[in-house]
Amino acid sequence: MKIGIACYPTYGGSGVVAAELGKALAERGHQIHFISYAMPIRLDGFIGNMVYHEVEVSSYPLFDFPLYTPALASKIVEVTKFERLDILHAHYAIPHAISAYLAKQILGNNGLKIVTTLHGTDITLVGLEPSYLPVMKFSIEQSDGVTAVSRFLREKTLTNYHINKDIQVIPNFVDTKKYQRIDAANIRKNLAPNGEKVLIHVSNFRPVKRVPDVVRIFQLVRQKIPAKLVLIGDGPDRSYCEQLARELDLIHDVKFLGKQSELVCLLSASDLFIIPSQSESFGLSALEAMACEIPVVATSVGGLPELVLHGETGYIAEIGDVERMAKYAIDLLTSDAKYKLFSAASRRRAVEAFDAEKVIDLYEHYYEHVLSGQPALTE
Ligand code: GMT
Repeated sequence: MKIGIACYPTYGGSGVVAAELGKALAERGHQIHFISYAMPIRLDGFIGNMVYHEVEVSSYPLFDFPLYTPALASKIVEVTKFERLDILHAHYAIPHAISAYLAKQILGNNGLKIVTTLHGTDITLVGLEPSYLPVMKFSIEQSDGVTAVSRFLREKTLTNYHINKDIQVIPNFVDTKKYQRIDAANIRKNLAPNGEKVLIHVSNFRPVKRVPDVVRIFQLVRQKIPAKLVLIGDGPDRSYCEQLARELDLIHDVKFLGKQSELVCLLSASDLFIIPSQSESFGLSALEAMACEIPVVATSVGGLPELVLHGETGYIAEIGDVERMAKYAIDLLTSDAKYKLFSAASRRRAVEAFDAEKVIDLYEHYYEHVLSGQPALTE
């Protein structure tokens, strides 16, 4: 198949999923064309049948705001014409799905099918704003196929937008051959020189991630056991978190590493992943940690309970219940036997339910269904 992928290139789950999906599809022999305003992260390495097309957004004194939506539509038109795309896969609905719809209208009846994957705040937050809602609803309804990364997100879409449409749940995935625990003794020695336990969190530090809760959880954990905290990523709340770590006199035990491209070695040097989000449609970073044998302490929101099995691969608590999450963390980190069971179960769940090979199969089958005009697959 010839597949165009429109996505955000930035540090965030939807761009990661789009890039990993495109690479895997290219390795299976499909022609893949990424379309974005910058090179998507994780699009490393050369694969012959995978190319990247950059969207140029020109400025003009009249344009107070960059006009990305029409520029993206024009690039989709160009790539579809020259490369004869079968499918345009829009990752994160705003604005990719409406740009794809516009391109399809411009192209006329050339057979291009649009598949839109809903990722999270496109549905739960941004898309609900009055300035976007009608366009969101329309672009989802007009897509030839729609997938959501969790059952939670599918239900939210159907109820929030009053949409009567088949939405296929295709969960996020992890390459469990690449994401597996490796010997990271040197990194561990650097992070925790005196054998401390290592807690880790990876995110884009947006308020919805509640990263200050990670720092507060760590404060309670460190009162009971020797521990270090590693924070990976960057975003609006990072400065506040650094300030909080100083105020709580934790700064010597908390490492802010910023954005990192090599996560496996850092995850392999850690013991527990904390994800105390206010809203999380899936939680890809938690899945990557689980593949590296790390249990997860999470909140009971969105798709997280579909990923983290309470009492088996980690624990789940209410949003903001820092004390309970700290209690769970201490419980796991102080019981070797229980920790080993949770750690093995985390890896097993990642391999059995979310391995890339299986989920890429689901996408391939879904594309075939959309191209054949058949109704959606069922779960
Ligand atoms: O929706 C967002 O906040 C952005 C998006 C992203 O690009 O990081 O994250 C969402 O998509 C990820 C990949 O499918 C999911 O793993 C995240 O749970 C989801 N984020 C939220 O729902 C907050």
